[in-house]
Amino acid sequence: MVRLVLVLGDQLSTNLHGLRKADKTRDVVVMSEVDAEARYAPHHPKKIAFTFMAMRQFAQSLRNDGWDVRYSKLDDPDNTQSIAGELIRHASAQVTAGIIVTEPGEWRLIDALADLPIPVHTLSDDRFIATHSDFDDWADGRKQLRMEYFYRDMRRKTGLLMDGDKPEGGKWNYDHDNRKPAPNDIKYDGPLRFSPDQEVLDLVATQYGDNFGDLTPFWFATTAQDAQKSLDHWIGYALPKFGDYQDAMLTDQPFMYHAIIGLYLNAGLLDPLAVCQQVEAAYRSGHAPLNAVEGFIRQIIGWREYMRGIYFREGRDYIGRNNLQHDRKLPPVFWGAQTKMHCMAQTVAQTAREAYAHHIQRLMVTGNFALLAGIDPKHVHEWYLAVYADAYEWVEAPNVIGMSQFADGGIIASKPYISSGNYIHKMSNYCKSCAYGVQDKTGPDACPFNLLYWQFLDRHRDKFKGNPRMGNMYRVWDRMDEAKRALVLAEAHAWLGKLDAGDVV
Ligand code: FAD
Ligand code: DLZ
Ligand code: SF4
Repeated sequence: MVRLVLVLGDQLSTNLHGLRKADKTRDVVVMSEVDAEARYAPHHPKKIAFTFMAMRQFAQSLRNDGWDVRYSKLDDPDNTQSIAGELIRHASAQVTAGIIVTEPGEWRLIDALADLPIPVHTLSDDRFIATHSDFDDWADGRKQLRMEYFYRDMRRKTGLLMDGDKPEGGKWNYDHDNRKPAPNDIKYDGPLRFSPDQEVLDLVATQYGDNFGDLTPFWFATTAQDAQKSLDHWIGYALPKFGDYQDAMLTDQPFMYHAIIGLYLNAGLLDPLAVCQQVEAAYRSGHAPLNAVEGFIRQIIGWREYMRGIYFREGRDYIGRNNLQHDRKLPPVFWGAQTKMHCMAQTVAQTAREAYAHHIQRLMVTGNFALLAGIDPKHVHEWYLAVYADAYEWVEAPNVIGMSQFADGGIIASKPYISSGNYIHKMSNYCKSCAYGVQDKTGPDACPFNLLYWQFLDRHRDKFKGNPRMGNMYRVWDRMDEAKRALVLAEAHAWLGKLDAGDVV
């Protein structure tokens, strides 16, 4: 009897567990463009177009390889518009022994498939380096789940950047070399660009054209071959400088020296271990320095794997956590409303244009702002899930709920990632073009990050006063004279009032 093999839009890997376990001569692959997946978050049109284009190309490559693929396009008249509905439809068209599923990356879909009236055989998603039980074995019994120690285990497990049983160069982590402030200019033209599938662009423009973000120009790679070309290009021209300027930001430079491969990795077009091995080879051949290569490999075998481990370990309620009890609504500035804050305007505008912002923009501009302003983390999570082409809940939620909003109470971060305008000033040239004065602590031009930073510390004193990593912040605040503190708090309150009223702030 035939088995159906489900391949989701972020499972576009020829070595997918489900495909490895299926029988090409007998089983049928099911791939479906469906409205339920395209609409469960108001995804950026570029993300939807990327997914559909990559799915279509992947389906064709499977057919070329001899698979029988039942592919539903979004506008097929018989399309039931949900993954479960499509599986039931295909199952009822023939005698089916069951469905082979490779574990989806989101509880929502895992639960939907568990409810199917057909036997489902779920396989692990083994495109990751750590299995769920590897992560649990590492995490069980630890007081704190610090990424750094997990990362060292992943280095040992993969053998990447190892010198026998010692880390290459004598240290595990070269992060202190990777915090150079923004250079005057960038000597890299950015990621390689590819031509889109016009039929998909037209479809997405018609169905999802009103979502936040620009559909065109569309330039993402949509096949494994082109994603590999994109990676080769980045290794050749940008990797050597990746470490130095990893945290830097410049006006009108959305990509800096970043790889822009998150979307390819997460959709399955690139394999994380193979990417890291290629990057390690660039170090071994003398092409790229150790701080760049170690920093990059840590992001993938460290942070990326660790975030997935946390998502599955913490369970379904993780996305609803709100340890700091923040309840402000997401202000319109996140959807492109005019703002005087140049750092926010830059980050949101490039997010709309490219469905991309790099890590420090996500963490220390939009994330920092949301945290300081006390925005409900659920709304922040929904925003990040919608607007980035690489956003899938297993990786997005721990980054947002845990790392950025401290809403999980400190599972991921040992202290909240907050900063005044000073950090943004140090790492970017944004403040030079801003209507606010980054040096102004109070007054009509005071940088809102300055006001909100102190207000955050003041209102969460009970939670953070005893945190050894925050003692210094409280000492500085407590040393300020009382009238100054009162002024800061009053101005922060007034500024937030204007934000809530919808004024241009
Ligand atoms: P590079 O800077 O070139 O890094 C290379 C790769 O390392 C990335 O492609 C990614 O696969 C991995 N990586 C780096 N940092 C992380 C991290 N913190 N967690 C997991 N993987 C990491 N990443 C996503 O893939 N999807 C998301 O939805 C997502 N949401 C985020 C939300 C917030 C608030 C923050 C602070 C970070 C988020 N990240 C997310 C992590 C990181 O910002 C992106 O992976 C990175 O910006 C992608 O761009 P790049 O490919 O140019 O990465
Ligand atoms: C992101 C996405 C979108 C926009 N559309 C589809 C789709 O139509 N069909 C599909 O199989 N997958 C899609 N995806 C990816 C899924 O949402 C993803 O598999 C789940 O969120 C689990 O990570
Ligand atoms: Fe952002 Fe403040 Fe700098 Fe303006 S002055 S760019 S608001 S950090």
